[in-house]
Amino acid sequence: MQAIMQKYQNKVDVALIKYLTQGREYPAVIYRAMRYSVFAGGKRLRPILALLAAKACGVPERRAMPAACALEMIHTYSLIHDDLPAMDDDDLRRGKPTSHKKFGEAIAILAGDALLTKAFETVLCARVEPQLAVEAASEIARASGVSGMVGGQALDMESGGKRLGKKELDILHSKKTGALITASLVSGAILAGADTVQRRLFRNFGGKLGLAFQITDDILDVTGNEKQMGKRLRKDKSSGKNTYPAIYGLKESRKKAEQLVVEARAILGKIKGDISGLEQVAQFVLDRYR
Ligand code: GRG
Repeated sequence: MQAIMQKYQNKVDVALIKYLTQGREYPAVIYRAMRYSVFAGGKRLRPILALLAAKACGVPERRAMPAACALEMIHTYSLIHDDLPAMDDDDLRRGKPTSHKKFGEAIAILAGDALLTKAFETVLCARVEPQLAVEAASEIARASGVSGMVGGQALDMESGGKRLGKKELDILHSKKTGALITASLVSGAILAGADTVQRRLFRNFGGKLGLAFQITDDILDVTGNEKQMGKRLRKDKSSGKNTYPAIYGLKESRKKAEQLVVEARAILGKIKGDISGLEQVAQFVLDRYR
């Protein structure tokens, strides 16, 4: 799995550097800040899912590259903003000082904004049928905006210190984390020309995988290693966050993640095409240590 991830990470990084470099960069600091966070060492999970979805649809993975890169830009913007003093106030991300620690708050906010808008420029300028580019962009917009990630983040902030029920916890995380993971698969499939049935299968698979990913993230906040994770851990409990271990306990959380991956794989089995890479990613989500 390590080797497969590395291969895809390299492909994605080559494309990202092209999208995020311009001949005459003015003012240079904003370009530097955008690249600083994007190339700080993320796993590239969302782009890899987009590329593997295209592969499962039987087209060359590179067709999904504009969506893949857009998703990493949006994910990175969300991390930059999440780390700001007004949100989680973190000083370490992906093993490096956070954007606002390095560039100051104003530039960090602007770098996030610039990545978000660059993401849509990237998808909408994809060299595919214009209708597909528009559909992929709409999918990504819904997942990152108020009905997805931003809405989930607002719910998370609002519910800090209160105990959520199990159903509410799933809703929060389906929005905050699951929506973008689902959009990675669906937008990759859209650019690959997937029909409605295939898109629905990727959506259902992504919903399960996204929740499983968040559960392992919450578990790693308790059991993980700060150096490997590249961020400060064990903050969830002290900040009164609604996490899976807080509500289910560690053992039940692990069981829930495993069950979700079993269900995700069952959905994957219905997709006609090369799903081997996606199966491995599903296993990685359970086994990861970072
Ligand atoms: C600020 C609009 C806005 C949203 C913030 C995504 C998010 C919402 C906050 C980041 C903090 C967090 C714990 C989010 C849950 C999603 C998650 C597990 C992010 C980390 O994703 P990885 O592990 O990170 O894929 P890398 O660095 O590998 O890309």
